[in-house]
Amino acid sequence: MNSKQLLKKIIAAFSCLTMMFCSPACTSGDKPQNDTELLLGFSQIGSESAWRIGNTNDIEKQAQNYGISLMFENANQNRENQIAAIRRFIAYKVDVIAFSPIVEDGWDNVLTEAKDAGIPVILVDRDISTDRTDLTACLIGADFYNEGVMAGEYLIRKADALGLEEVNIVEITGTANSTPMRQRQAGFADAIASDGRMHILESIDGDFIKSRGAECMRTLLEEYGDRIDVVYSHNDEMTFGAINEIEAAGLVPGRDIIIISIDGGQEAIDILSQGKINCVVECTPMLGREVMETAIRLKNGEEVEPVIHPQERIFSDEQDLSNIGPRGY
Ligand code: GZL
Repeated sequence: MNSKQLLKKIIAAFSCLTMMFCSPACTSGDKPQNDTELLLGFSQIGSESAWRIGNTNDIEKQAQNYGISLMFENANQNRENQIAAIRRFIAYKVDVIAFSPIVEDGWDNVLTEAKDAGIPVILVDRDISTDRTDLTACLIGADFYNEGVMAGEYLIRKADALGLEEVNIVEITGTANSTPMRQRQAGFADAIASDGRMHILESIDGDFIKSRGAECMRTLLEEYGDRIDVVYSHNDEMTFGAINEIEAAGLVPGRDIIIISIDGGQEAIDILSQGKINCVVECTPMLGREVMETAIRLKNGEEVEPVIHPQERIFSDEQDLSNIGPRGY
């Protein structure tokens, strides 16, 4: 056994031990059959939201489920930390790299290094912008543009139901230059473009973070006050921050101001049921099974789909909300 093989076995053994002692008992039930020994390097953006934490938990659970050794690194919202993590994965000679790029640009160099090392790369959740089509094997993540369209189409229905003749919207966006921010903004704008009642007063960057969402809402209320009819927020965390500011201003969220959010975690669904949010577009973080299945195919030299979108729904005050099961994030 050469040093490379020995190192991989040591890491694999450590990863398995870590997973065994640091994670809940092995998942019973639908344990998939996997005979492929695999070391997966995963670089996660951070822990900025319930969505992100749910995504991390699912990646770790499914790695254990599939018997895949996982080297997991949390970049704490920093692209340079992700680039450094990917370089460590290359040095350890992992079999497959997977990562969720915090923003779309700046990956060509490190992904070229992964390609030169013969390590396939899976994009999880978010995409990259590059002229190179050979740097990644596939993207597993939501259709963010469609999430924006679903949000816009809901607002048109809501305006019709309320008989609104003019709809003034403020938008609190996710992290600038990230795939979900770009595509949720585009999908929503395209969905309402032909409706003359709709006016976006301002879009402001909340970075997918609750405290920033609150700051954005405070600024928007100071600037536009009761002209605001709708808040379109790119994720639940920022929505929670915005709701606190709306209530502090003496307004009733969900009634005085229509609230549209994206992610669909448990807390957002609970607040939707209370009537303080009017619409939540689902963005599932449960991508772990597809990531593990795809990593195994890549390790075995099989073809994989270039894009895998999970099925996603919309939850709103148009529906009977009593039968929504536990969200798991
Ligand atoms: C969407 C994901 C976004 C979530 C946010 O797939 O990238 O990042 O909507 C998270 O909650 O911060």
